[in-house]
Amino acid sequence: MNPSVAMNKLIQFSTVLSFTLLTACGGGSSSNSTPETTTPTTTPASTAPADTVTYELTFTQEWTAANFATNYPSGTHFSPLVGLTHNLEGGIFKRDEVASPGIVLMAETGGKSTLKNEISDIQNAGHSNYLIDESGISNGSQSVTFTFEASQDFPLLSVVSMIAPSPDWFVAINSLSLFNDNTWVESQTIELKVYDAGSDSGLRFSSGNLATDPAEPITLLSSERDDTDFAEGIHHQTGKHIGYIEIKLMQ
Ligand SMILES: [Ca+2]
Repeated sequence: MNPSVAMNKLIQFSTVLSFTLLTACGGGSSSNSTPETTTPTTTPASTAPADTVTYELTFTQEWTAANFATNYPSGTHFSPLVGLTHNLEGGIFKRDEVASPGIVLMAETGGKSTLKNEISDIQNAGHSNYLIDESGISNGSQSVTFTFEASQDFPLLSVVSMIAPSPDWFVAINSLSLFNDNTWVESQTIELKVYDAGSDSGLRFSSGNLATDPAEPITLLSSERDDTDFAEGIHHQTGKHIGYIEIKLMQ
């Protein structure tokens, strides 16, 4: 008997043996088995999802003249990231709805005081217990890294950052679920799209202030081809994104 045939025989035998043992122990799926109703007194830590976890987040920008040539402005930067982990009731903005004063201030100036007050209200209402309030990408750097916490009660991630210069444009992760099928997401990369907050009618990155009155709903940024390269928040032709966020579950 050659080695591979011998191995196949061994596997077949092992499979039969495993099934026999399972059935003998009542672990099979036959209709005669009694459902297990007792709660295990000990659960291996490796199989129970933690209630609270820590993630490392890295925000990397790819807003370059090479990637987005049309009207690429000088002095491009992103404002410090603000956000939270929250439940279904705790989001900070919705597409196709008018932006809150906190989102407007962030999108137009990078100021985070009003948005932080709104997040505080969300937390007081019981919809979040973790505020993300971090520094931005520093001059000469392409990325910034920090950690945040999520819990099974507040498993959704939202973060925003103004892109500058711009009238009222920002990037965001909006209510990303980190806990699915009773399991924490191990790692994920999220390409960022550019949103228009609907509060300023400027058409180009360096347009002067021009308040939109009444305010319009939040949309993904689309523009005339002479104004920017964006359609639905990404490069209209190449599909390139202005940046991305990587999250990684810490052990
Ligand atoms: Ca606008």
